[in-house]
Amino acid sequence: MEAKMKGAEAIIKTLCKQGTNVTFGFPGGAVIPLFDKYLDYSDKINNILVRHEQCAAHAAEGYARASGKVGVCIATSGPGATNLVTGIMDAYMDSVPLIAFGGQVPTGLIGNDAFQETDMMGITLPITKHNFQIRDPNEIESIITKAYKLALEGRPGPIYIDLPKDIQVKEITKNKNEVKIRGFSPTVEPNTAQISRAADMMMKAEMPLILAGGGVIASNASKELKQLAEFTGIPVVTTMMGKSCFDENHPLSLGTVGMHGRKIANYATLQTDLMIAIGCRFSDRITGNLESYLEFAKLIHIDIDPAEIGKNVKADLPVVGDARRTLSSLVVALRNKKWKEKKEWKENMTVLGKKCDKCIELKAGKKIFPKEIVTEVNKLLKKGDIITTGVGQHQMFAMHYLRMGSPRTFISSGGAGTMGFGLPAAIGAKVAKPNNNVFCFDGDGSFQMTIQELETIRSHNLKIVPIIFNNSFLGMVRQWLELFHDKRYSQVHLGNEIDFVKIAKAYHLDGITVERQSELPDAVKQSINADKTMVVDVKIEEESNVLPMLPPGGHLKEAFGVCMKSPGKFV
Ligand SMILES: Cc1ncc(C[n+]2csc(CCOP(=O)(O)OP(=O)(O)O)c2C)c(N)n1
Repeated sequence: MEAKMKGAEAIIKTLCKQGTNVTFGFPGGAVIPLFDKYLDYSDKINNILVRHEQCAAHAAEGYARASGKVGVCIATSGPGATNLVTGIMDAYMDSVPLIAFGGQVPTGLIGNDAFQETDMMGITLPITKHNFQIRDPNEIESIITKAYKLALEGRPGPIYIDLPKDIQVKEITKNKNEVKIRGFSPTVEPNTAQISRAADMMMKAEMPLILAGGGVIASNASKELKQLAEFTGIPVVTTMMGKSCFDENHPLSLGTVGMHGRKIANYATLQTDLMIAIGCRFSDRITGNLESYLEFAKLIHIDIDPAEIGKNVKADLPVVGDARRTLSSLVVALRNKKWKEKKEWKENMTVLGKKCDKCIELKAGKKIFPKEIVTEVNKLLKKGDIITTGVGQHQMFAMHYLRMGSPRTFISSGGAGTMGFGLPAAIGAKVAKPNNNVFCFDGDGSFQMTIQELETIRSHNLKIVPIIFNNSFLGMVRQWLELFHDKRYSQVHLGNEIDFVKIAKAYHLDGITVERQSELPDAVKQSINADKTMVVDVKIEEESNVLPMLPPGGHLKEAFGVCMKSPGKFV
């Protein structure tokens, strides 16, 4: 950075140098100098002014997950910065590359409990990959450059940068552009001996199964995963974070596993004698009871983060490395060892997979069931179209029934399960992919948590297709109360007095209410084809449950509900 330039300008210039041309933020006293510079650099960088800082973080997540680039969000000190916290935590749980800037009181006042001072370094320590406080304007370029490297390389994750106000207005005197990060060199290249062992284990197995997680998407390894699956004929299941990394219309795709996963995916997990897990962390929502998970199967666990291997499920073979490189090395090793397809297993699984699809067949009726919305949208999806979701039953219906064809198209809050994620994440995804349709599947509860972002959508002319699964309940909690708490409904009824169409119109957007199944396809099409965002408020069957469901902590074979009558039967 040139001498005499002030800190705020150095920040903007560094962001631009790193390829960022859009940020998501909300101003306040401690970041006035920074936002001031946007006026001078408007041809290079633009800020999307959100209506709540939490949404700046979720929008940056949506942007990062749709584009593969780092998402950047900005808030002022104190409450502005603490409002970012949920989003930072969400990004941490889902390994999303994010840089969050929070304003801070001037360096001379730190520790004085000055107006809007808060210890964001302490607060963000356990929910970031790393955090920095810039105390010298000369370090701006080097710290921000490091932040990009840290956010993206190895296992991605969020970085928090504390920006005292005086740093933004002080002049740069000498540029320290040191970007080496001591002790940070993730292992990307897998060990060849481990790859050879993995290939041997796969050759010996009779019923191998690939479990692909979010790491496959993060490392852009979809092509390599497809190569491995097609070369070996091994069926693929995914976690929710891995959804879309493998074309779900491919005959080898068995869909998502876990608590609300497809029966065939969980069944394959029970049957397999060798699981090859790539870029997943075996959350409890995937495994159920850890004691009985993969009881009789061996596990090859591939991950770039060695801390994940053996954390929840013991691995028989750990492989540390980037998913993309590891998968392509595996294909080479198996080819050299003269791989032979496990025909019977493959055929068995693909046939059962097709049978499992029968669950989707819909019965005509007046009341609208959530899976009907999902299947309707599924029919209308074009390549590259993106779905974001809130959290709850609608999210699980989407995960279960959607068939996503290409990576980075299913964006949902996995590890944190943050209600309110859907709408701001859709904003970020639309900014990243302006030419693709972006649908936001939301519950009436989740939608109300970040509803003010309709104004962000309007003011930036973003065209999104929000579809509210309106059941007048906090549905997922209601389902748990029904199934596990003797139907003692406490604090879950939302009522149906809200007119979401009027709310949309108050934001100068459009809206449409759907009460009958027959109206659904047209309403969704209208919203897709509308010039501006049209909220589709679908009144659904109030007390429908998302099934199958594995009771929390249960054995995979205990999953009950639709299609789960007996373990070997699929219709
Ligand atoms: C911020 C936040 N608060 C509370 C919860 C707990 N929770 C999980 S699902 C859910 C209900 C969601 O209701 P809604 O958005 O209407 O979706 P539905 O389940 O009805 O599809 C609640 C309260 C959460 N995940 N996130």
